[in-house]
Amino acid sequence: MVVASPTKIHSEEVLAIELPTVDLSGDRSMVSNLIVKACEEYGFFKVKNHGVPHDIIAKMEKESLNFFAKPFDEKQKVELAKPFGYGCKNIGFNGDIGEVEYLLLSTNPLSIAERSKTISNDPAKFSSAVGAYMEAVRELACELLDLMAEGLRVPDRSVFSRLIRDVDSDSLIRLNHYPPLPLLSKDKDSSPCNQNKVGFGEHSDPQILTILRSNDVGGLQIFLNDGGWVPVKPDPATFWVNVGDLLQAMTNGRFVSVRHKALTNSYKSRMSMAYFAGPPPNARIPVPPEMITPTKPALYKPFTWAEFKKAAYALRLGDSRLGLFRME
Ligand code: GA4
Repeated sequence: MVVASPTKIHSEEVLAIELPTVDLSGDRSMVSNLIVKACEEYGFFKVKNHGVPHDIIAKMEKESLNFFAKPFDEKQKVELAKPFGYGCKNIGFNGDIGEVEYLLLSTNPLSIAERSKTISNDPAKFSSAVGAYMEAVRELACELLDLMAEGLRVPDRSVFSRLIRDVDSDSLIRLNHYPPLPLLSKDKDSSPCNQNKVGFGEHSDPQILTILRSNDVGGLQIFLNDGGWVPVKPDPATFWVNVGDLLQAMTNGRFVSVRHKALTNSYKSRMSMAYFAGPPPNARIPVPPEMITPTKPALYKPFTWAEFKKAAYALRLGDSRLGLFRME
């Protein structure tokens, strides 16, 4: 496995940084230590040799592309995202807008089967592709969470993964399509950095962990405290992993939930598939005792996922949610 040291490469307008890559086929204890380091420094890393079969990814990608290729009025036959369903430009319920269309699906098999009827002309094929993808990425998420517990020296190795293995786990799949946005003549005069429109605005993910995969079109950027916005080079053979707000809370602030955004491309269409690993609504968010020490007292008040989610949906996309739960 490799965790590249951050090398800053100055190009004309943007700063590129080599982000950590973890090879899951490596030595387990080294892998777990590297994952912890990446989560502490970046809240973000790339996983290769992840074990998710290629055909499962390919089928999911094909079903997503088939859906987004449909005429707009066909896509609108899918119930509008509230939060599950089809959405175009509107994100959440508080006026956030982006140059994106998406499908937001609960990972509950019955809900997928029901919604597939309006999403696909072959609903059984669509639900089976989503079901297989969801199970495979959930396994990957659980494996990563167990490795994190090991690297953090938390004796209860499944303290994090147990939450998403639970039958009532509130996990989601989001399929995002960013259509190409050709430059207008007025944009051509501006600097190259200003030519891309915001597809999905700056935010952190509220859940535990996000497993993200995109096609070979760039657009994702992450925010590093000492490096500003950093573009993430697309790599369809790997998955990107984002630390979410809950994992920041469960590690008492040791891991950072990474702020990220997606920009559109002026000539290519970008498609990303994200799995958000969330706990059951009534689960109290556990902070393992090893995370709290006399020098690192508890940072957050106790809360359930339902309470946190309610707060998240009451705020704007870019707002800080964890701030509401900090100890006085
Ligand atoms: C960000 C991560 C996931 O895409 C998401 C988003 C959700 C939505 O699009 O409905 C939210 C956003 C996300 C965080 C704050 C709230 C809720 C939009 C929004 C303004 C599905 C999620 O769980 O939280």
